[in-house]
Amino acid sequence: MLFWRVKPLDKILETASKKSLTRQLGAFQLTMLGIGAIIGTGIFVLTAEAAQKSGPGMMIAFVIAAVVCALAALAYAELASMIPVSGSAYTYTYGVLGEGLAWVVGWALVLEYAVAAGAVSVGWSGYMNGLLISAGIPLPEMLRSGPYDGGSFNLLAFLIALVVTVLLVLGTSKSAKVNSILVAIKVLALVMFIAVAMPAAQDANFAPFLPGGYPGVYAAAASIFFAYVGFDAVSTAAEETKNPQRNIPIGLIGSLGVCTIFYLLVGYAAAGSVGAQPMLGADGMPLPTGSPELAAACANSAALVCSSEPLAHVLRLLGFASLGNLIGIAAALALPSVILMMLFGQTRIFFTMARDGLLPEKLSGIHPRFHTPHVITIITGFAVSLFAGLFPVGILADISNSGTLFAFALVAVAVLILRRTQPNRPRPFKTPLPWIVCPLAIAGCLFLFYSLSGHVPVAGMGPVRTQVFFLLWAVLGLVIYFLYGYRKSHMAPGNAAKQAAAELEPVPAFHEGPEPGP
Ligand code: ALA
Repeated sequence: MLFWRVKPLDKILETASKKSLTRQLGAFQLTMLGIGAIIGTGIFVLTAEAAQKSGPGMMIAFVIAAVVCALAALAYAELASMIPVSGSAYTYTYGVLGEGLAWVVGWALVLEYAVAAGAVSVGWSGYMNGLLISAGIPLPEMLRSGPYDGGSFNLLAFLIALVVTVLLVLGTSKSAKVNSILVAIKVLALVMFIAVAMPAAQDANFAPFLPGGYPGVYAAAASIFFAYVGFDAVSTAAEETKNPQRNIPIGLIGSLGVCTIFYLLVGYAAAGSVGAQPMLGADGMPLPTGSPELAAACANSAALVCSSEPLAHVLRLLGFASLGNLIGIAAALALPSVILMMLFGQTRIFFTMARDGLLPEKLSGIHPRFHTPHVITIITGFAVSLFAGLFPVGILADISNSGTLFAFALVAVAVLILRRTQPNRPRPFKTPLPWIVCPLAIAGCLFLFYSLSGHVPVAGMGPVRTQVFFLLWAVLGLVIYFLYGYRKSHMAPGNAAKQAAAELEPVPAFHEGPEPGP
């Protein structure tokens, strides 16, 4: 019953902004674009989370997550090159599977983008607090983390999300120049970390290698998946790519490959130099991340798994305090651009949904002076700030992953359906071996979704598994859809005039350029 109101792809392409971008990006630029979008809170912060789940065996988790991402990326790139319009996975689903599922995907993308922005804000706060402590001007302990992490309110996470929101309302967007500087900062910080920590690695620190067994590795892979999200920036640049059939796969696989190698080296150096053993409970198994038990066990512990700034922490433990601070400065400078990218993506998805009539039109209001969708940006930004102030990074990353994995799986389904239903539509990039790659991508996403091991506190229900939270979120979304979007949709009978009017509206300036995410 969800397959109703399929929006014809030709209609989607027709109503998309009629921009014609110069094909100028080559394989190298695409790879850099991908690396810039990928490296963030995942490697800088969630390394501790992955170690708590799997111990030194987290390197296996890095590889599993990378393989699933590579498969999903190949599927994603086909649709991105066929339908290079805003709204990404939401729009593709609208054109292939119909409005009901498109709404669910758009609703899931809120988890991906908005919640990821919150996760990266918490990650940033971990490094910033570390720097303030080193500088001798620490915040009161209660304001350094949220209530599930041993504090009361994560003030800096709250503030950075607000600052980024203001920048977005003022019209700050990605600039290629700033992006390349930030890529250089992030890469140099990781190179320095590896160069300093790797020589201190000792075999003894790798035993036991898998204290949480393989289930721990799978749970770590499901969490560290977050560290690879962002590679899709490459596929969304398909329209601007020279020879996309060749360069898109090089950019995608290249950036994922480079990041995987970096992540493996960082994981090896961190675990080998100071150890990455998890905090164990009375049953001898790793304590769940984000739990009060772990927060209690970590009080006054110098273990890697307890740190909210693990890479800086490792260097400080090794006796290189000023290099640790340098890593902190690099993270503090570079992570806000990842928050900006995620919030920007969220406003774009909401904007597209409002233009389709599925959200109130008022939300797509454009500021007269700054030409930005200020209403939706302010509402989203404030919500993100609040949950960044309250929730631990691991919980937020797991929630974000649940939405992303769902959207990626549906994109792979859409690729297969379109291959059957519209085999002759031009495809600037074709997924290689689609009947093997797409089913594997779907299976990989489902497997990681199943392996998400976090618990989310829900009012009136206590902590629920991330998967249950995702289902609750989807049901809430469907209720809202049937109460509002189903009737108001521009595809609903009698609303054709509104659709025609929306199509005549000019596409605002913030629609320019490649999309930041799926
Ligand atoms: N991959 C991005 C990060 O790790 C989302 O911050």
